[in-house]
This record gives sequence, structure tokens and C-alpha cells, in this order.
Amino acid sequence: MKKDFFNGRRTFLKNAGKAALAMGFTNMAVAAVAQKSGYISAGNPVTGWQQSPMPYAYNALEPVIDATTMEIHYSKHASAYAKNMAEAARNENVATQNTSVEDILSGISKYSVKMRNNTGGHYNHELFWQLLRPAQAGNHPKGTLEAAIIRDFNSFEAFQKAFANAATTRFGSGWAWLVYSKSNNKLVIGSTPNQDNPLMDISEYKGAPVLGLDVWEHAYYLKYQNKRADYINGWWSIVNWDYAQKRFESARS
Ligand code: MN3
Repeated sequence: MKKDFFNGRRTFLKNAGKAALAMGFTNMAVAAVAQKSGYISAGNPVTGWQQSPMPYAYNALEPVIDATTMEIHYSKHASAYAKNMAEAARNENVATQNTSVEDILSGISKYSVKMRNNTGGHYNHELFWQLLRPAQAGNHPKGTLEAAIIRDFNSFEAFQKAFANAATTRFGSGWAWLVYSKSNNKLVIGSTPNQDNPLMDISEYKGAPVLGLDVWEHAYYLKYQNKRADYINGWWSIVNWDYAQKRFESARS
């Protein structure tokens, strides 16, 4: 079922309901709208207007990310983005029943700073939880994503070095990304400030997010303090490459 979901838009249209369940969508109506707007086939699986449940326990990512950090991150920081996004959507008359979060992001220049910060924050965190899993030895991409990484960065090790560099050199708070640019058929590494992301029309760095890493201090400070590089280094063992692969396949179709 999950495999079918990422095989292309036609299959997706047939399996929209099942796909929504497979992705853990909490808002079927929004999933149906995104299906119409083609976001899934454009590589941006639809994001609901509410926080999705965590796909694992708060302590599941230890020792890389401690349970307290995960709990505060999800139940305080990310929860506040979702709440403030809903408030901004009400104030700015967004019809959330038939508008996807992705729709708002792609036209974010038309909305307030509050909408930009909180819709970005909500989207980025919903993606972030899905892109993590319990630590695995030798954690590594497989299949077409691995092949594309080697094609575009020469080796997985060279890719890791370039991604870590983008994440460590993002000044202040922000995100490091690996995006797929469909127009160039290329994977591109970059970073965005604050809660901006590569789906936003105001972003200079654009594409369909395949990987995203939160480098705000709230994501790592309790355990790593000022050592952002150590957090990034540990993060490689908890990347959910299977989910990244699905996003990549979806973006390419
Ligand atoms: Mn965060």
C-alpha cells in the first residue's frame, strides 16, 4: 500500500484514503484537497493543520536525542507553532477545510509574519519527526536516493560533509535541508533561517524537502549545549532513510 502510494499520481488518486492512513494523516479533508492540488505528486506530502501524534516514544531516539528534549520540543515548541498557526489562519481568513498547509507556504508572501513563522514551524516539525527513527548501526540511504546522492555529491561521505557544513554554518536558528529540484533533476543542499523552508515563495533556496534537520538550540541544547556539530554527527544514526526515500520518489514522480 505504501509502495503504491509513491508510485505516482494516478495510483495515488485511486488510493487517496488508504494513502492518508499510511501517512498518518489526521485530516482526511485536507488530504483530499492536496490530492486535487497535486502536492503529493509534486513531492510534498500533505501536512494536516493539527499536530500528528509522535510516531515513536519520547525516549526512542536515545542516546542521540534525550527524552526530555523530545518531550519539550514536541509538546511545547512544536505545539505552540500549531496553535499560533491556527490563530493566524483564523485571523487571516484561511479556509483550512479546503486549503493545505503546503498551499499557504507556497504563497506565504501574501500573509503575516506570524503566519510565516508558525506555518513554517508547524510544517518543518511535522516533517522532522517523520524523518527520525531509533538509532541503527550503519544507517545509510538505499535504492534510488542513494544512487542520486552519489550521482550529485560523488559519495555518501562527501554528501554528509556538505550537509553537516550547511547545518553547522547556519548562523543562529534555522534548518538544514536536502531538497530535490525537479526542474534540474538534482538534489541540492542548503539551509533556511528561523522557521522558513524551501517551499516558501520568499525563500531563495527552493525545492521539495527530502531531509530536514532542526538546528535551533531547543533541538539539542540540554544534551549538547553549544556543540551543534556533535548533535549533527549523532543525528546520522537516527535518520529515517526509508521515509526520505519515499519523499524523494514522490518528488520525482
Ligand atoms: Mn524545533
